[in-house]
Amino acid sequence: MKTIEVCLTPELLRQHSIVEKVAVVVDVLRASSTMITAFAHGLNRLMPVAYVEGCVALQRLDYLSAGERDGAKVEGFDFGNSPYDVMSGDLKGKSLAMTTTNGTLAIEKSRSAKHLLIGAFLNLSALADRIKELNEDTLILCAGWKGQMNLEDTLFAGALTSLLTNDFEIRGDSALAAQLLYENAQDDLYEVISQTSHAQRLNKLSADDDMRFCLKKDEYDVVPFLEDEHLVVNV
Ligand code: 3SL
Repeated sequence: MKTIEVCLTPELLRQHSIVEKVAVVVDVLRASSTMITAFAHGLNRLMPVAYVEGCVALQRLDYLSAGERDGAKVEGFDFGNSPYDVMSGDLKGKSLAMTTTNGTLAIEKSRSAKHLLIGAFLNLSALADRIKELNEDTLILCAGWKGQMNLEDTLFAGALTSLLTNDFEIRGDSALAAQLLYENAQDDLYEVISQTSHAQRLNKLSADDDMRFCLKKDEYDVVPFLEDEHLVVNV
């Protein structure tokens, strides 16, 4: 049986090997949720970029730009890091360069994985199905917050682990802990996540609608994956 592991923050990635694995990068609030929403609204490809300067360079090559620093849209960018922002833009067939504080950095650090997938509550079941199809050892990488773990990504890791327990062997206590936390919180997900440090930060940005949206399960069935330099989806 293949295994499922959870890495609670990119700072702990050195304790896992990902080269032969499926890596699932998750940043529920809000980078991976925004990416999934953009693809569900027709985006063709997305270049995840760790730094603002990288996005600015791609703007010159006709990429649209999205991202945040301190949660706020970067000046001169087309979109912030909000699912509502990207769903109201015309993304059909376009290329997007995106940079966020933790999400795109986590992707950057996982580029050596055999397959890299993007996950959030918005595509939970489609993602679980794709992981089962691939049937490889799988690592869920939580983007966390500036090197620290966060509860929202951990809860998502637990939700995904729960869907995979019949087909995969749980490896390590992080996956077990995430699953137990999720099982405890699943009926009050919004209330639990409202107490998190990132929810407090988003409140200051009046982004409560974003948070509610990002906690919706199975809103979309797209599963972005890395192909060469870009994230893409099967059409
Ligand atoms: O850290 C990130 O990648 C972002 O998702 C943070 S924020 O929700 O846009 O503040």
